[in-house]
Parts: sequence; structure tokens; C-alpha cells
Amino acid sequence: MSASKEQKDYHMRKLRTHYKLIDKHNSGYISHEGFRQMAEKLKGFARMLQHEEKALAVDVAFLAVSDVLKLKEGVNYAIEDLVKSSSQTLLSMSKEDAKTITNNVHNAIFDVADANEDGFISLEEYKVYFYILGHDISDEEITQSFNAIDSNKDEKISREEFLEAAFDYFINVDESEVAKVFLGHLET
Ligand SMILES: [Ca+2]
Ligand SMILES: [Ca+2]
Repeated sequence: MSASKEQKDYHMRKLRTHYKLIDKHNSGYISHEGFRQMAEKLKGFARMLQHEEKALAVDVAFLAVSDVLKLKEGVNYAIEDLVKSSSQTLLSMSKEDAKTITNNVHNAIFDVADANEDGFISLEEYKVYFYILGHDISDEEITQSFNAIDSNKDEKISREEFLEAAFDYFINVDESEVAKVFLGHLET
């Protein structure tokens, strides 16, 4: 897949937005441990609901991501370097391989977020998911994200809608409505 300069810049903007949310102290750096902490928060929530198998799935998914992004334990990565390298990595993969990765991670996230296990993420569950992660996103932005992902407008997010939106955010290079709000406003 070959992307134009504009498309690459846009893709990097989305990744930058994601990494800045993980970098809670605005240090400009993310470590392997930074990703781990995100996984630990989701696992803790799954365990609280006694969903042990979901906690294990989160572990597997996050290990796979740090493997793809080639993150090593104990190393701090400057966010800008990580944005460039991970954008190149993701855009050089086949769409099928990229889909496998985003699906693995977001299936695990979906299962954790769907706390009452009815097969959908409600707005309340979606808010709880963001509170668990501790991402600095306003309630209004969470609601905008929810509404954009809910493409059939039935006021709940299905697994298909969630996987679709995640793929659009992390892999597609063209601007879309859902990517503008998926993780709150995009960083410049
Ligand atoms: Ca649910
Ligand atoms: Ca829906």
C-alpha cells in the first residue's frame, strides 16, 4: 500500500493522538511499561468482574502489539520516533495482516468493555472503559466517539462497528468522520 505525503501525515497524527493519551505525564516518551500499564488497567477491571479469561486475552493482545511495534522492556521511546516507526510498520503491512492485529486487540478490548456481556457496548460501558484507562477525554468527546462508531444508530456499539472503527483509525490513511473523534480530538 503506497500512501501520499498527506496521507502519511494524517496517519501519523492519529497515532500521535493515541500515544499522547498513553503518555499521562506529557513527558514526550512512552515505554514498554506505558503500554503494559494500559493493559493492567483493563485486566484489573476484567478481574474485578471475575472475567479472568478476558484478562488473559488482554495480555495476549498487548504482547502482540508491543511485538509488532518492536517495543523492548526498559526502553523509553520518544513519541515522535514511535509515531514515525509505527506508522511505517502499519502502512507497510498487508491490509489483511493489519486487520488481524487491530481485530485481536479490539476484540479483547470489546470483551472487557462489554461488562454486562450482552454483546454490545452501551454509552455507559463506553464511558467506564475510558475512565478505567484514565485517558484525558471529556464526556462530550466520549459521546461523540460513541455516536460516530455506532454507524447504524441503534445507540449501542456492536463488535463489528467497533472493529471497523478501530481499523479505520489505526490503518486507513484517508480522513473519516469516525477517526476525527475515535480517541477524542486529533492532535495537530
Ligand atoms: Ca454491554
Ligand atoms: Ca450500533
